[in-house]
Amino acid sequence: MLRIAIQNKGRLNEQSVALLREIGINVDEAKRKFLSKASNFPIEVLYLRDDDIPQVVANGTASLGIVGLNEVAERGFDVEIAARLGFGGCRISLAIPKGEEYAGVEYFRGKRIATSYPAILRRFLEERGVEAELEVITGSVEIAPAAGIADAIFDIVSSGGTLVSNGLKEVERVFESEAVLIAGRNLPDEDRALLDELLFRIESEKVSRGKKYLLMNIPTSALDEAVKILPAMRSPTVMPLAAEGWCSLHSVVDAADLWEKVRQLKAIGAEGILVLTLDKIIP
Ligand code: PRT
Ligand code: ZN
Repeated sequence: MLRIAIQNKGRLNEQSVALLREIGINVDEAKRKFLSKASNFPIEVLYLRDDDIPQVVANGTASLGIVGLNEVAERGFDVEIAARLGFGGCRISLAIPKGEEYAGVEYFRGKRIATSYPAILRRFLEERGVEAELEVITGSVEIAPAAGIADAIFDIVSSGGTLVSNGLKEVERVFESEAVLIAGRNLPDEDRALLDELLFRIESEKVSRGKKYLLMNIPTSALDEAVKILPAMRSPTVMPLAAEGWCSLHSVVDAADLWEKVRQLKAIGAEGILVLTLDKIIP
């Protein structure tokens, strides 16, 4: 039986649960406890604070975990990064009051920097030979400069809105993060095999995300053009239609490119275009 630790509440909880559902693991959220067993896969879900996830995976209490790469890097436990999951994207950056001039990391020499990520910050400063004083605080880091606790901060930034509303500006992007699947270093063979199955499903889920299935009728004479517009996994599927001189073309496109592709396809004579939601692509 595999055990996977995920965040019990907070920013990564919902998407972690959604990912498990997407890869076909049914955990009854309504009956959710500290530990819930999946009904259709030999896995149980352990709900924890994100801070604790790297440690429980490193010490074997859980075989797997879903957590921000930032927590893994900060805590320093020896775990394997089995997959990047493509959500929870953010960065940890140095920020200073917006009126200050900034010419480079030397700025921080002798300054007081408030942060919840001292290990990552210490590594960064050491690599650059800059000595600064770290004020370790666990919440509301962004108010530290205005409160007179520190001269600068080192904190998670996503949209940048929090910095702006606290009169700060981002001057160094130090660490890029996203949610990752972590695994213990010495998993027993049977757990490793289950992990491989999960990784296969996650890969398929990542490939399918944001994709649409497109089908249309197209004059046979425009087929070559259409194939150039629609590079599919190998090439688009073409099927003859009963009507002479026409065929049906099927392909998969990125949702982000959808309307541009549709415009180009209409311009070469495509008709009856259907756009379908795609569930899974099995690579
Ligand atoms: O209770 P628990 O300890 O489990 O949760 P937590 O409060 O420690 O973490 P939580 O739920 O806030 O975040 C979990 C993980 O989400 C983090 O470790 C990151 O990997 C990831 N993540 C992604 C973020 C953000 N985006 C984010 N924007 N974590 C925090 N923030 C905060 C940041 O601290 C700052 O206050 O959002 C603010 C900045 O956001 P912008 O958009 O204004 O720049
Ligand atoms: Zn936390």
